[in-house]
Amino acid sequence: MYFSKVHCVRIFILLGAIFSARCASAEPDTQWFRDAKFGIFIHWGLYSELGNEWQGKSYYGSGEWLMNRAKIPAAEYAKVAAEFNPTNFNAVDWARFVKESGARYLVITAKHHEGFAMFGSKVSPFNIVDATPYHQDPMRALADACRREGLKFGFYYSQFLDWHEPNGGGNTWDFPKDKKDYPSYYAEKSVPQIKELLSNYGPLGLVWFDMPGGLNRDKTLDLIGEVRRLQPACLISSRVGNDLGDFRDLGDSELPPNVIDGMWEALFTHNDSWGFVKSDADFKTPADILHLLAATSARGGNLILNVGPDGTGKIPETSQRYLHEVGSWLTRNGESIYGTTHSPIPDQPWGVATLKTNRLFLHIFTRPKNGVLWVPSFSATCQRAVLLANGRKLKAEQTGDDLKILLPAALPDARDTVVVVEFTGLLQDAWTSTPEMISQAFDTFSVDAAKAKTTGQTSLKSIASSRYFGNWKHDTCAQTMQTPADAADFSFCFLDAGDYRVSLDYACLSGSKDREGVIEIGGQSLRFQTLLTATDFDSHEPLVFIRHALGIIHIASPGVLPVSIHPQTAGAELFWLRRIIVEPVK
Ligand code: JFZ
Repeated sequence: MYFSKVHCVRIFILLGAIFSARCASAEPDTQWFRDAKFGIFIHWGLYSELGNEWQGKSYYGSGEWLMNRAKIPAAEYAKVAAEFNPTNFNAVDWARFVKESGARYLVITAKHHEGFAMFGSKVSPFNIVDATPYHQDPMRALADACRREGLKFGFYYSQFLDWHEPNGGGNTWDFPKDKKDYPSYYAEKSVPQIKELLSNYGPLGLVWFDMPGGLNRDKTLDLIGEVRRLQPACLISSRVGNDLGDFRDLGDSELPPNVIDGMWEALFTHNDSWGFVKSDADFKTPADILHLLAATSARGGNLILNVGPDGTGKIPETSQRYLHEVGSWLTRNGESIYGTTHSPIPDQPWGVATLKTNRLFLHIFTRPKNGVLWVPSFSATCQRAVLLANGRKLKAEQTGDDLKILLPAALPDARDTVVVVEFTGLLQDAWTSTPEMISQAFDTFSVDAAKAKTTGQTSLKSIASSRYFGNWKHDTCAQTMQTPADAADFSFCFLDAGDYRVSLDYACLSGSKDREGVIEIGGQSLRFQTLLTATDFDSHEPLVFIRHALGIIHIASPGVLPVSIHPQTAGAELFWLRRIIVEPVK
Protein backbone atom coordinates (compact mmCIF):
# COMPACT_ATOMS: atom_id res chain seq x y z
CA MET A 1 0.00 0.00 0.00
CA TYR A 2 1.41 3.40 -0.97
CA PHE A 3 1.90 6.07 1.70
CA SER A 4 2.23 9.59 0.46
CA LYS A 5 4.91 11.68 2.07
CA VAL A 6 2.19 13.59 3.91
CA HIS A 7 0.85 10.41 5.47
CA CYS A 8 4.33 9.39 6.60
CA VAL A 9 4.83 12.76 8.25
CA ARG A 10 1.43 12.53 9.96
CA ILE A 11 2.22 9.04 11.27
CA PHE A 12 5.59 10.25 12.50
CA ILE A 13 3.97 13.18 14.33
CA LEU A 14 1.34 10.90 15.87
CA LEU A 15 3.94 8.41 17.07
CA GLY A 16 5.96 11.28 18.48
CA ALA A 17 2.92 12.57 20.38
CA ILE A 18 2.17 9.13 21.79
CA PHE A 19 5.79 8.65 22.82
CA SER A 20 6.02 12.06 24.49
CA ALA A 21 2.70 11.49 26.26
CA ARG A 22 4.03 8.21 27.61
CA CYS A 23 7.30 9.89 28.61
CA ALA A 24 5.44 12.85 30.09
CA SER A 25 3.62 10.51 32.43
CA ALA A 26 6.69 8.44 33.27
CA GLU A 27 6.50 9.53 36.93
CA PRO A 28 4.03 11.03 39.43
CA ASP A 29 2.89 14.48 38.30
CA THR A 30 3.41 16.67 41.35
CA GLN A 31 3.36 20.17 39.85
CA TRP A 32 -0.42 20.38 39.43
CA PHE A 33 -0.85 19.35 43.09
CA ARG A 34 1.64 21.94 44.33
CA ASP A 35 -0.08 24.67 42.34
CA ALA A 36 -3.71 23.62 42.93
CA LYS A 37 -3.83 24.56 46.66
CA PHE A 38 -7.58 23.82 46.85
CA GLY A 39 -9.58 20.65 46.25
CA ILE A 40 -13.08 19.40 46.94
CA PHE A 41 -13.69 16.09 48.69
CA ILE A 42 -17.01 14.29 48.20
CA HIS A 43 -18.15 11.50 50.49
CA TRP A 44 -21.07 9.77 48.81
CA GLY A 45 -22.34 6.24 49.50
CA LEU A 46 -25.21 4.24 50.91
CA TYR A 47 -24.67 6.14 54.18
CA SER A 48 -25.81 9.26 52.28
CA GLU A 49 -29.22 7.66 51.86
CA LEU A 50 -29.48 7.09 55.62
CA GLY A 51 -28.28 10.57 56.69
CA ASN A 52 -27.07 9.20 60.06
CA GLU A 53 -30.49 7.86 61.01
CA TRP A 54 -31.23 4.18 61.60
CA GLN A 55 -34.43 2.53 62.85
CA GLY A 56 -35.77 5.88 64.04
CA LYS A 57 -32.63 6.82 65.94
CA SER A 58 -30.46 9.82 65.02
CA TYR A 59 -26.71 9.56 65.37
CA TYR A 60 -24.43 12.58 65.70
CA GLY A 61 -21.04 12.99 64.06
CA SER A 62 -19.64 11.29 60.96
CA GLY A 63 -22.53 9.84 58.97
CA GLU A 64 -20.37 7.52 56.90
CA TRP A 65 -19.65 5.49 60.06
CA LEU A 66 -23.33 4.76 60.80
CA MET A 67 -23.10 1.04 59.97
CA ASN A 68 -20.27 0.68 62.46
CA ARG A 69 -21.77 2.80 65.22
CA ALA A 70 -25.18 1.11 65.01
CA LYS A 71 -23.51 -2.28 64.50
CA ILE A 72 -25.85 -2.89 61.58
CA PRO A 73 -25.52 -6.49 60.31
CA ALA A 74 -23.92 -6.49 56.87
CA ALA A 75 -26.84 -8.37 55.31
CA GLU A 76 -29.26 -5.81 56.78
CA TYR A 77 -27.20 -2.84 55.69
CA ALA A 78 -26.84 -4.22 52.15
CA LYS A 79 -30.60 -3.85 51.72
CA VAL A 80 -30.14 -0.06 51.69
CA ALA A 81 -28.78 -0.47 48.15
CA ALA A 82 -32.25 -1.37 46.94
CA GLU A 83 -33.44 2.08 48.08
CA PHE A 84 -30.49 4.01 46.65
CA ASN A 85 -31.62 5.78 43.47
CA PRO A 86 -29.77 9.14 43.09
CA THR A 87 -31.97 10.64 40.42
CA ASN A 88 -30.80 14.14 41.36
CA PHE A 89 -27.22 13.29 40.50
CA ASN A 90 -25.90 15.25 37.54
CA ALA A 91 -22.22 14.86 36.72
CA VAL A 92 -22.05 18.09 34.73
CA ASP A 93 -23.64 20.06 37.57
CA TRP A 94 -21.28 18.51 40.14
CA ALA A 95 -18.23 19.26 38.00
CA ARG A 96 -19.46 22.81 37.51
CA PHE A 97 -20.03 23.13 41.29
CA VAL A 98 -16.42 22.12 41.90
CA LYS A 99 -15.13 24.42 39.16
CA GLU A 100 -17.13 27.38 40.43
CA SER A 101 -15.89 26.80 43.98
CA GLY A 102 -12.41 27.66 42.71
CA ALA A 103 -11.11 24.21 43.56
CA ARG A 104 -8.69 22.69 41.09
CA TYR A 105 -9.34 19.02 41.88
CA LEU A 106 -12.05 16.65 43.05
CA VAL A 107 -11.64 13.48 45.12
CA ILE A 108 -14.73 11.27 45.51
CA THR A 109 -15.32 8.10 47.50
CA ALA A 110 -15.28 5.11 45.17
CA LYS A 111 -15.65 2.76 48.15
CA HIS A 112 -15.78 3.76 51.78
CA HIS A 113 -15.62 1.46 54.80
CA GLU A 114 -19.18 0.23 54.16
CA GLY A 115 -17.74 -1.76 51.26
CA PHE A 116 -20.22 -0.52 48.67
CA ALA A 117 -18.69 0.40 45.29
CA MET A 118 -20.05 3.66 43.91
CA PHE A 119 -18.84 2.51 40.50
CA GLY A 120 -19.58 -0.38 38.16
CA SER A 121 -17.40 -3.17 39.51
CA LYS A 122 -16.99 -6.64 38.04
CA VAL A 123 -15.20 -7.67 41.23
CA SER A 124 -18.19 -7.44 43.57
CA PRO A 125 -21.94 -7.26 42.84
CA PHE A 126 -22.24 -4.90 45.83
CA ASN A 127 -22.05 -1.86 43.61
CA ILE A 128 -24.21 0.97 42.32
CA VAL A 129 -24.80 -0.55 38.88
CA ASP A 130 -25.76 -4.07 39.96
CA ALA A 131 -27.32 -3.55 43.37
CA THR A 132 -29.43 -0.41 43.02
CA PRO A 133 -32.42 0.69 40.91
CA TYR A 134 -30.14 3.42 39.52
CA HIS A 135 -28.15 0.91 37.44
CA GLN A 136 -25.66 3.57 36.26
CA ASP A 137 -22.01 4.30 36.98
CA PRO A 138 -21.84 7.93 38.16
CA MET A 139 -18.06 7.90 38.33
CA ARG A 140 -17.49 7.54 34.61
CA ALA A 141 -19.66 10.55 33.82
CA LEU A 142 -18.19 12.55 36.70
CA ALA A 143 -14.59 11.83 35.71
CA ASP A 144 -15.29 12.98 32.15
CA ALA A 145 -17.20 16.08 33.28
CA CYS A 146 -14.38 17.08 35.63
CA ARG A 147 -11.79 16.77 32.90
CA ARG A 148 -13.95 18.89 30.59
CA GLU A 149 -13.91 21.56 33.32
CA GLY A 150 -10.11 21.31 33.50
CA LEU A 151 -10.19 19.71 36.94
CA LYS A 152 -7.98 16.90 38.17
CA PHE A 153 -10.04 13.90 39.26
CA GLY A 154 -9.20 11.35 41.93
CA PHE A 155 -10.74 8.50 43.89
CA TYR A 156 -10.86 7.93 47.61
CA TYR A 157 -10.63 4.18 48.26
CA SER A 158 -10.76 2.53 51.68
CA GLN A 159 -8.28 -0.21 50.93
CA PHE A 160 -8.58 -2.14 54.21
CA LEU A 161 -11.72 -1.33 56.19
CA ASP A 162 -14.69 -3.05 54.59
CA TRP A 163 -17.64 -3.82 56.84
CA HIS A 164 -19.47 -5.76 54.11
CA GLU A 165 -16.81 -8.42 53.73
CA PRO A 166 -15.97 -11.22 56.21
CA ASN A 167 -12.25 -10.77 55.46
CA GLY A 168 -12.33 -6.98 55.29
CA GLY A 169 -11.07 -4.85 58.14
CA GLY A 170 -13.29 -3.52 60.88
CA ASN A 171 -16.54 -5.50 61.04
CA THR A 172 -16.15 -7.65 64.12
CA TRP A 173 -19.85 -7.59 64.97
CA ASP A 174 -20.71 -9.95 62.10
CA PHE A 175 -17.35 -11.58 61.45
CA PRO A 176 -14.96 -12.65 64.25
CA LYS A 177 -11.60 -10.88 63.98
CA ASP A 178 -9.58 -14.06 64.51
CA LYS A 179 -11.17 -15.62 61.44
CA LYS A 180 -10.33 -12.72 59.11
CA ASP A 181 -8.02 -13.39 56.18
CA TYR A 182 -6.81 -9.94 55.19
CA PRO A 183 -4.53 -11.14 52.36
CA SER A 184 -7.56 -12.80 50.76
CA TYR A 185 -9.54 -9.57 51.07
CA TYR A 186 -6.77 -7.65 49.30
CA ALA A 187 -6.37 -10.31 46.62
CA GLU A 188 -10.07 -10.85 45.98
CA LYS A 189 -11.57 -7.37 46.36
CA SER A 190 -9.38 -4.44 47.34
CA VAL A 191 -6.57 -4.67 44.78
CA PRO A 192 -8.82 -5.85 41.90
CA GLN A 193 -11.19 -2.93 42.51
CA ILE A 194 -8.29 -0.48 42.73
CA LYS A 195 -7.15 -1.79 39.36
CA GLU A 196 -10.66 -1.27 37.96
CA LEU A 197 -10.53 2.35 39.10
CA LEU A 198 -7.07 2.82 37.64
CA SER A 199 -8.07 1.22 34.33
CA ASN A 200 -11.60 2.35 33.55
CA TYR A 201 -11.93 6.03 34.42
CA GLY A 202 -9.23 7.76 32.47
CA PRO A 203 -6.15 9.56 33.82
CA LEU A 204 -6.42 10.09 37.57
CA GLY A 205 -4.72 12.94 39.39
CA LEU A 206 -4.51 10.93 42.58
CA VAL A 207 -5.73 7.96 44.59
CA TRP A 208 -6.69 8.88 48.13
CA PHE A 209 -6.16 5.75 50.21
CA ASP A 210 -7.46 5.71 53.78
CA MET A 211 -7.17 3.84 57.08
CA PRO A 212 -4.30 1.51 56.12
CA GLY A 213 -4.11 -1.97 57.65
CA GLY A 214 -3.34 -5.61 56.96
CA LEU A 215 -0.39 -4.86 54.65
CA ASN A 216 3.29 -4.77 55.54
CA ARG A 217 5.66 -2.35 53.84
CA ASP A 218 6.55 -4.73 51.03
CA LYS A 219 2.92 -5.45 50.22
CA THR A 220 2.19 -1.72 50.32
CA LEU A 221 5.04 -1.19 47.88
CA ASP A 222 3.49 -3.84 45.64
CA LEU A 223 0.18 -1.95 45.73
CA ILE A 224 1.98 1.28 44.89
CA GLY A 225 3.73 -0.55 42.07
CA GLU A 226 0.35 -1.46 40.59
CA VAL A 227 -0.72 2.19 40.70
CA ARG A 228 2.52 3.25 39.05
CA ARG A 229 2.17 0.57 36.38
CA LEU A 230 -1.40 1.49 35.45
CA GLN A 231 -1.22 5.26 36.03
CA PRO A 232 2.40 6.46 36.37
CA ALA A 233 1.41 10.12 36.78
CA CYS A 234 -1.15 9.42 39.50
CA LEU A 235 -0.30 10.65 43.01
CA ILE A 236 -0.82 8.49 46.09
CA SER A 237 -1.89 9.76 49.51
CA SER A 238 0.12 9.01 52.65
CA ARG A 239 -2.77 7.00 54.04
CA VAL A 240 -1.67 4.19 51.74
CA GLY A 241 0.29 3.41 54.90
CA ASN A 242 3.75 2.34 56.04
CA ASP A 243 5.05 5.94 55.74
CA LEU A 244 4.68 5.79 51.97
CA GLY A 245 2.82 7.94 49.47
CA ASP A 246 3.54 11.03 47.36
CA PHE A 247 1.84 13.59 49.57
CA ARG A 248 1.07 13.76 53.26
CA ASP A 249 -2.48 13.88 54.54
CA LEU A 250 -2.83 15.36 58.00
CA GLY A 251 -5.38 14.18 60.57
CA ASP A 252 -9.03 14.96 59.92
CA SER A 253 -9.68 18.68 60.41
CA GLU A 254 -6.09 19.34 61.39
CA LEU A 255 -4.40 22.63 60.47
CA PRO A 256 -0.70 22.46 61.36
CA PRO A 257 0.46 25.36 63.58
CA ASN A 258 3.58 25.89 61.50
CA VAL A 259 5.00 25.46 58.00
CA ILE A 260 5.42 21.89 56.75
CA ASP A 261 7.86 21.21 53.93
CA GLY A 262 6.93 18.98 51.01
CA MET A 263 3.52 18.20 49.51
CA TRP A 264 0.72 17.92 52.02
CA GLU A 265 -2.99 18.39 52.38
CA ALA A 266 -5.21 19.55 55.23
CA LEU A 267 -8.66 17.96 55.06
CA PHE A 268 -11.77 19.49 56.56
CA THR A 269 -15.48 18.83 56.49
CA HIS A 270 -17.82 21.62 55.46
CA ASN A 271 -20.11 20.82 58.43
CA ASP A 272 -19.26 18.24 61.11
CA SER A 273 -19.44 15.10 58.97
CA TRP A 274 -17.90 13.64 55.82
CA GLY A 275 -21.05 11.79 54.81
CA PHE A 276 -24.47 13.46 54.57
CA VAL A 277 -26.21 13.95 57.94
CA LYS A 278 -29.78 15.20 57.93
CA SER A 279 -29.41 17.07 61.24
CA ASP A 280 -25.97 18.61 60.66
CA ALA A 281 -26.22 22.30 59.74
CA ASP A 282 -22.93 23.34 61.36
CA PHE A 283 -21.44 24.65 58.11
CA LYS A 284 -18.24 26.67 57.91
CA THR A 285 -19.01 30.13 56.50
CA PRO A 286 -17.34 31.50 53.35
CA ALA A 287 -15.05 33.54 55.63
CA ASP A 288 -14.17 30.42 57.64
CA ILE A 289 -13.29 28.58 54.44
CA LEU A 290 -11.29 31.46 52.97
CA HIS A 291 -9.32 31.92 56.19
CA LEU A 292 -8.67 28.17 56.32
CA LEU A 293 -7.55 28.16 52.67
CA ALA A 294 -5.24 31.14 53.16
CA ALA A 295 -3.82 29.74 56.39
CA THR A 296 -3.19 26.35 54.77
CA SER A 297 -1.46 28.03 51.83
CA ALA A 298 0.56 30.17 54.25
CA ARG A 299 1.86 26.92 55.74
CA GLY A 300 2.72 25.51 52.32
CA GLY A 301 -0.10 22.99 51.90
CA ASN A 302 -3.36 22.29 50.09
CA LEU A 303 -6.81 22.44 51.58
CA ILE A 304 -9.31 19.79 50.55
CA LEU A 305 -12.81 20.62 51.77
CA ASN A 306 -15.49 17.96 51.91
CA VAL A 307 -19.14 18.16 50.96
CA GLY A 308 -21.63 15.34 51.54
CA PRO A 309 -24.41 14.94 48.95
CA ASP A 310 -27.60 13.22 50.10
CA GLY A 311 -28.91 9.89 48.83
CA THR A 312 -30.69 11.52 45.92
CA GLY A 313 -27.41 13.01 44.64
CA LYS A 314 -28.14 16.55 45.86
CA ILE A 315 -25.31 18.65 47.24
CA PRO A 316 -26.60 20.55 50.32
CA GLU A 317 -27.86 24.03 49.41
CA THR A 318 -25.63 25.68 52.01
CA SER A 319 -22.59 23.95 50.56
CA GLN A 320 -23.57 25.14 47.10
CA ARG A 321 -24.09 28.75 48.21
CA TYR A 322 -21.04 29.03 50.43
CA LEU A 323 -18.62 27.33 48.06
CA HIS A 324 -19.88 29.56 45.25
CA GLU A 325 -18.96 32.58 47.39
CA VAL A 326 -15.52 31.09 47.93
CA GLY A 327 -15.19 30.64 44.17
CA SER A 328 -16.19 34.25 43.52
CA TRP A 329 -13.45 35.42 45.87
CA LEU A 330 -10.93 33.16 44.15
CA THR A 331 -11.97 34.54 40.76
CA ARG A 332 -10.88 37.98 42.00
CA ASN A 333 -7.96 36.97 44.23
CA GLY A 334 -6.90 33.52 43.11
CA GLU A 335 -3.32 34.51 42.24
CA SER A 336 -2.77 35.02 45.97
CA ILE A 337 -3.49 31.31 46.52
CA TYR A 338 -2.84 29.21 43.40
CA GLY A 339 0.83 28.43 42.80
CA THR A 340 1.96 30.17 45.99
CA THR A 341 4.53 28.87 48.45
CA HIS A 342 4.62 29.15 52.21
CA SER A 343 4.76 32.47 53.98
CA PRO A 344 8.10 33.84 55.21
CA ILE A 345 6.33 35.30 58.25
CA PRO A 346 4.04 33.63 60.80
CA ASP A 347 0.36 34.41 61.18
CA GLN A 348 -0.17 38.05 62.10
CA PRO A 349 -2.93 39.77 64.14
CA TRP A 350 -4.34 41.03 60.83
CA GLY A 351 -4.14 37.69 58.94
CA VAL A 352 -1.66 35.57 57.01
CA ALA A 353 0.71 35.86 54.05
CA THR A 354 1.44 33.80 50.93
CA LEU A 355 4.37 34.15 48.55
CA LYS A 356 4.91 33.88 44.81
CA THR A 357 8.41 34.78 43.49
CA ASN A 358 8.80 38.54 44.08
CA ARG A 359 5.31 39.19 45.37
CA LEU A 360 4.12 38.82 48.97
CA PHE A 361 0.34 38.53 49.33
CA LEU A 362 -1.01 39.87 52.62
CA HIS A 363 -4.41 38.37 53.46
CA ILE A 364 -6.16 40.85 55.75
CA PHE A 365 -8.87 39.14 57.81
CA THR A 366 -9.05 41.93 60.43
CA ARG A 367 -8.28 45.58 59.67
CA PRO A 368 -5.99 47.23 62.26
CA LYS A 369 -7.92 50.03 63.97
CA ASN A 370 -5.20 52.58 63.24
CA GLY A 371 -5.16 51.62 59.53
CA VAL A 372 -1.48 50.68 59.71
CA LEU A 373 -0.66 47.21 58.40
CA TRP A 374 2.60 46.25 60.09
CA VAL A 375 4.62 43.62 58.20
CA PRO A 376 7.51 42.38 60.35
CA SER A 377 10.75 40.72 59.21
CA PHE A 378 10.47 42.22 55.75
CA SER A 379 14.12 41.74 54.78
CA ALA A 380 13.62 42.57 51.10
CA THR A 381 13.00 46.01 49.54
CA CYS A 382 9.41 47.00 48.97
CA GLN A 383 8.89 48.48 45.52
CA ARG A 384 5.14 49.01 45.83
CA ALA A 385 2.04 47.84 47.61
CA VAL A 386 -1.37 47.61 45.93
CA LEU A 387 -4.82 46.24 46.66
CA LEU A 388 -5.12 43.07 44.57
CA ALA A 389 -8.84 43.54 43.96
CA ASN A 390 -8.58 46.95 42.26
CA GLY A 391 -4.90 47.75 41.80
CA ARG A 392 -5.12 50.79 44.09
CA LYS A 393 -1.60 51.83 45.13
CA LEU A 394 -1.06 52.14 48.89
CA LYS A 395 1.43 54.26 50.81
CA ALA A 396 4.19 52.03 52.18
CA GLU A 397 7.00 53.00 54.57
CA GLN A 398 9.91 50.65 55.21
CA THR A 399 12.20 51.13 58.19
CA GLY A 400 14.79 48.38 58.23
CA ASP A 401 12.92 45.09 58.27
CA ASP A 402 9.64 46.67 59.31
CA LEU A 403 7.20 47.52 56.54
CA LYS A 404 4.17 49.67 57.32
CA ILE A 405 1.35 49.97 54.79
CA LEU A 406 -1.38 52.57 55.19
CA LEU A 407 -4.78 51.03 54.51
CA PRO A 408 -7.90 52.78 53.22
CA ALA A 409 -10.74 53.23 55.69
CA ALA A 410 -12.84 50.64 53.87
CA LEU A 411 -11.30 47.41 52.61
CA PRO A 412 -12.69 45.81 49.40
CA ASP A 413 -13.43 42.46 51.00
CA ALA A 414 -14.51 42.10 54.63
CA ARG A 415 -13.62 38.40 54.60
CA ASP A 416 -10.12 38.61 53.13
CA THR A 417 -8.65 41.69 51.46
CA VAL A 418 -5.36 40.98 49.72
CA VAL A 419 -2.54 43.53 49.56
CA VAL A 420 0.23 42.65 47.13
CA VAL A 421 3.74 43.78 48.04
CA GLU A 422 6.15 43.69 45.10
CA PHE A 423 9.72 43.53 46.23
CA THR A 424 13.31 43.21 45.16
CA GLY A 425 16.05 41.45 47.08
CA LEU A 426 15.72 38.38 49.24
CA LEU A 427 12.83 37.85 51.62
CA GLN A 428 14.30 35.70 54.39
CA ASP A 429 12.21 32.92 55.93
CA ALA A 430 11.38 34.35 59.36
CA TRP A 431 8.44 32.14 60.35
CA THR A 432 10.14 30.99 63.57
CA SER A 433 12.27 34.08 64.31
CA THR A 434 9.57 36.77 64.15
CA PRO A 435 8.31 37.92 67.58
CA GLU A 436 4.59 38.15 68.35
CA MET A 437 3.47 41.60 67.22
CA ILE A 438 1.29 43.06 70.02
CA SER A 439 -0.27 46.53 69.81
CA GLN A 440 -3.30 48.65 70.64
CA ALA A 441 -4.55 48.25 67.05
CA PHE A 442 -6.53 45.06 67.62
CA ASP A 443 -8.99 43.99 70.29
CA THR A 444 -7.25 40.74 71.08
CA PHE A 445 -4.09 38.77 70.35
CA SER A 446 -3.88 35.00 70.46
CA VAL A 447 -0.43 33.44 70.72
CA ASP A 448 -0.38 29.68 70.11
CA ALA A 449 1.68 27.50 72.42
CA ALA A 450 3.01 25.94 69.22
CA LYS A 451 5.11 29.10 68.79
CA ALA A 452 6.94 28.46 72.06
CA LYS A 453 10.61 27.75 72.41
CA THR A 454 10.64 25.01 75.04
CA THR A 455 13.19 24.50 77.82
CA GLY A 456 13.72 21.60 80.23
CA GLN A 457 11.08 18.84 79.93
CA THR A 458 8.49 21.05 78.31
CA SER A 459 7.06 19.38 75.19
CA LEU A 460 4.74 20.54 72.43
CA LYS A 461 2.16 18.00 71.35
CA SER A 462 -0.81 18.02 68.97
CA ILE A 463 -3.70 16.53 70.90
CA ALA A 464 -6.63 15.05 68.96
CA SER A 465 -10.04 15.09 70.58
CA SER A 466 -13.55 14.86 69.21
CA ARG A 467 -16.85 16.55 69.79
CA TYR A 468 -19.28 14.20 68.05
CA PHE A 469 -17.99 10.86 66.75
CA GLY A 470 -15.41 11.43 64.04
CA ASN A 471 -15.63 15.22 64.40
CA TRP A 472 -11.95 15.62 65.25
CA LYS A 473 -10.26 18.70 66.74
CA HIS A 474 -6.50 19.15 67.04
CA ASP A 475 -4.87 21.41 69.63
CA THR A 476 -1.12 21.87 70.01
CA CYS A 477 -0.34 22.29 73.71
CA ALA A 478 2.74 22.82 75.86
CA GLN A 479 2.86 19.90 78.28
CA THR A 480 5.11 18.17 80.87
CA MET A 481 6.01 21.40 82.64
CA GLN A 482 6.84 20.11 86.16
CA THR A 483 9.66 22.30 87.47
CA PRO A 484 10.60 25.99 87.14
CA ALA A 485 13.17 24.91 84.54
CA ASP A 486 10.40 23.51 82.32
CA ALA A 487 9.29 26.61 80.47
CA ALA A 488 7.43 27.74 77.37
CA ASP A 489 9.26 30.83 76.11
CA PHE A 490 8.10 33.46 73.65
CA SER A 491 9.14 36.87 72.36
CA PHE A 492 6.57 39.68 72.31
CA CYS A 493 7.14 42.86 70.30
CA PHE A 494 4.92 45.57 71.83
CA LEU A 495 4.37 48.20 69.16
CA ASP A 496 2.44 50.48 71.52
CA ALA A 497 2.89 51.42 75.17
CA GLY A 498 -0.17 50.87 77.36
CA ASP A 499 -1.93 48.39 79.60
CA TYR A 500 -2.66 44.83 78.48
CA ARG A 501 -4.73 42.12 80.12
CA VAL A 502 -3.05 38.70 79.98
CA SER A 503 -5.00 35.41 80.04
CA LEU A 504 -3.97 31.81 79.58
CA ASP A 505 -6.02 29.26 77.65
CA TYR A 506 -5.31 25.76 78.98
CA ALA A 507 -6.69 22.38 79.96
CA CYS A 508 -6.07 21.22 83.53
CA LEU A 509 -6.64 17.62 84.56
CA SER A 510 -7.13 16.52 88.14
CA GLY A 511 -3.44 15.79 88.75
CA SER A 512 -2.62 19.42 87.94
CA LYS A 513 -5.34 21.14 89.94
CA ASP A 514 -4.15 24.11 92.08
CA ARG A 515 -0.59 23.96 90.75
CA GLU A 516 1.11 27.35 90.98
CA GLY A 517 2.62 28.88 87.87
CA VAL A 518 3.84 32.23 86.61
CA ILE A 519 4.08 34.16 83.38
CA GLU A 520 6.97 36.59 83.19
CA ILE A 521 6.80 39.39 80.61
CA GLY A 522 9.95 41.47 80.66
CA GLY A 523 10.41 42.40 84.31
CA GLN A 524 6.72 41.91 85.20
CA SER A 525 5.18 38.66 86.37
CA LEU A 526 1.67 37.35 86.93
CA ARG A 527 1.35 34.38 89.29
CA PHE A 528 -1.55 31.97 89.08
CA GLN A 529 -3.00 28.76 90.44
CA THR A 530 -4.40 26.34 87.89
CA LEU A 531 -8.13 25.75 87.66
CA LEU A 532 -9.47 22.26 87.03
CA THR A 533 -11.11 21.69 83.63
CA ALA A 534 -11.47 17.89 83.56
CA THR A 535 -10.70 14.91 85.74
CA ASP A 536 -9.10 12.96 82.90
CA PHE A 537 -8.67 12.95 79.12
CA ASP A 538 -10.44 10.74 76.57
CA SER A 539 -9.77 11.52 72.89
CA HIS A 540 -13.36 10.56 72.09
CA GLU A 541 -14.64 13.31 74.36
CA PRO A 542 -14.27 17.07 73.91
CA LEU A 543 -11.05 18.49 75.38
CA VAL A 544 -12.29 21.45 77.40
CA PHE A 545 -10.10 24.55 77.84
CA ILE A 546 -10.46 27.47 80.22
CA ARG A 547 -9.58 31.08 79.46
CA HIS A 548 -8.04 32.14 82.76
CA ALA A 549 -7.48 35.92 83.15
CA LEU A 550 -4.28 36.41 85.14
CA GLY A 551 -4.01 40.17 85.35
CA ILE A 552 -2.86 43.39 83.70
CA ILE A 553 0.67 44.42 82.75
CA HIS A 554 1.83 47.91 81.91
CA ILE A 555 4.12 48.47 78.94
CA ALA A 556 5.91 51.79 79.44
CA SER A 557 7.43 51.96 75.94
CA PRO A 558 7.38 49.92 72.71
CA GLY A 559 9.93 47.15 72.39
CA VAL A 560 10.64 43.42 72.31
CA LEU A 561 10.25 41.59 75.64
CA PRO A 562 10.98 37.98 76.59
CA VAL A 563 7.98 36.00 77.86
CA SER A 564 8.24 32.82 79.91
CA ILE A 565 5.61 30.54 81.43
CA HIS A 566 6.64 27.87 83.96
CA PRO A 567 5.71 26.26 87.30
CA GLN A 568 6.71 28.18 90.43
CA THR A 569 7.84 24.98 92.16
CA ALA A 570 8.64 21.37 91.29
CA GLY A 571 5.65 19.03 91.29
CA ALA A 572 2.97 17.62 89.04
CA GLU A 573 2.52 18.79 85.45
CA LEU A 574 1.33 22.39 85.45
CA PHE A 575 -1.32 22.15 82.70
CA TRP A 576 -1.76 21.75 78.93
CA LEU A 577 -1.19 25.28 77.67
CA ARG A 578 -2.90 25.97 74.33
CA ARG A 579 -2.44 29.72 73.93
CA ILE A 580 -1.76 33.09 75.54
CA ILE A 581 -4.41 35.79 75.10
CA VAL A 582 -3.40 39.46 75.25
CA GLU A 583 -6.02 42.22 75.23
CA PRO A 584 -5.19 45.94 75.12
CA VAL A 585 -6.92 47.86 77.91
CA LYS A 586 -8.91 50.66 76.30
C1 JFZ B 1 -11.14 8.49 57.89
C2 JFZ B 1 -12.52 7.85 57.68
O1 JFZ B 1 -12.74 6.92 58.71
C3 JFZ B 1 -13.58 8.92 57.70
O2 JFZ B 1 -14.83 8.33 57.55
C4 JFZ B 1 -13.30 9.90 56.56
O3 JFZ B 1 -13.37 9.22 55.33
C5 JFZ B 1 -11.90 10.51 56.79
C6 JFZ B 1 -11.52 11.42 55.64
O4 JFZ B 1 -10.91 9.50 56.88
O5 JFZ B 1 -11.13 9.03 59.21
C7 JFZ B 1 -9.95 9.29 59.81
C8 JFZ B 1 -8.76 8.81 59.32
C9 JFZ B 1 -7.56 9.18 59.95
C10 JFZ B 1 -7.60 9.99 61.06
C11 JFZ B 1 -8.81 10.44 61.56
C12 JFZ B 1 -9.99 10.08 60.94
N1 JFZ B 1 -6.38 10.36 61.71
O6 JFZ B 1 -5.31 9.97 61.24
O7 JFZ B 1 -6.43 11.11 62.73
